[in-house]
Amino acid sequence: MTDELTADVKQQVINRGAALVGVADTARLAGLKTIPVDLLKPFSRALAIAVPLPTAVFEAIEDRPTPIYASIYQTANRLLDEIAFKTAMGLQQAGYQSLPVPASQVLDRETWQAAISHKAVARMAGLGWQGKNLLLITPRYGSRVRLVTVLTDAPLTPDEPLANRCGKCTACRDACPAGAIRGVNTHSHYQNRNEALDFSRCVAKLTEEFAALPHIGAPICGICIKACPYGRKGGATLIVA
Ligand code: B12
Ligand code: SF4
Ligand code: SF4
Repeated sequence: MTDELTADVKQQVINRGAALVGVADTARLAGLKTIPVDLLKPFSRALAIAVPLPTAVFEAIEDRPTPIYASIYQTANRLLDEIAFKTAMGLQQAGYQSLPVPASQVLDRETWQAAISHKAVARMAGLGWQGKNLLLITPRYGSRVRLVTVLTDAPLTPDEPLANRCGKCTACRDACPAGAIRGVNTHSHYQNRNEALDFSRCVAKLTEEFAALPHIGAPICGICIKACPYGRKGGATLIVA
């Protein structure tokens, strides 16, 4: 019954336009900072949902975000918010409490924190690992994905986290225009952002420089995403006749 429900919910998420979906047991998220602090209390499961972005968008990025990336970023956020909304409503109609967490809403601009970290949820739901650039890296699409979360009390079968596959690679560190990535690996997740990044350098680059560029208007970058070898082929599977 639980496995059947899980397969059914996952298929609906894919039908709505997502490429990846996994389930995290919220017990694995103990200690994660949320706003409010008791956000997870009513929910035993968290659905992690990912939408990939066109790889050509990143190929066009050299040393700054492009206007097309700025637009695609908004499109992906809208799609994710819609998928999360419909998924939560579907679960609610089936009798389960469910809460869609916005794809890209910052609640505290001092600490740069949202209601919950989608990366932490996705990592515990088996979608990927936390790479040296602090992003969620998926085996198929790398970090060329955007994420959203649906919290629920539906008895879904949880997935298992994936092991880190960064190895000795330093491509993101070498590419970062702010010199922000330290190049330190982690087995599970970093204890704080500064362990992986010189966080203030990244924030300054994005908020003071890139967001002020013409037709950008948001704190985006894309350079450490482009640099990652995972997902460079956009998840394509070669068909050999
Ligand atoms: C605020 C914000 C920013 C801020 C601050 C960035 C930051 N690193 O926190 C700024 C504007 C600088 C920014 C920049 C970027 N962002 Co941003 N950002 C967010 C946002 C809205 C909130 C992040 C947040 O609350 N962070 C709080 C900290 C504490 O959480 P965290 O860094 O995610 O993880 C920490 C802990 O959670 C812990 N952790 C991880 N797993 C676990 C598990 C457990 C059990 C525990 C206890 C802890 C733990 O490890 C980390 C270190 O403390 C999220 C959306 C969301 N709701 O998640 C997008 C998000 C993280 N951003 C995203 C992206 C892509 C970017 C950029 C590449 C910009 C761009 N779009 O081109 C850069 C990347 C910078 C970088 N290398 O990290 C994507 C990441 C997708 C992915 N594949 O990973 C997200 C998820 C948006 C989305 N909907 O997809 N971002
Ligand atoms: S988002 Fe840009 S500035 Fe921040 S770590 Fe990645 S490459 Fe560096
Ligand atoms: S570029 Fe290399 S080190 Fe950076 S996240 Fe990707 S695999 Fe990991």
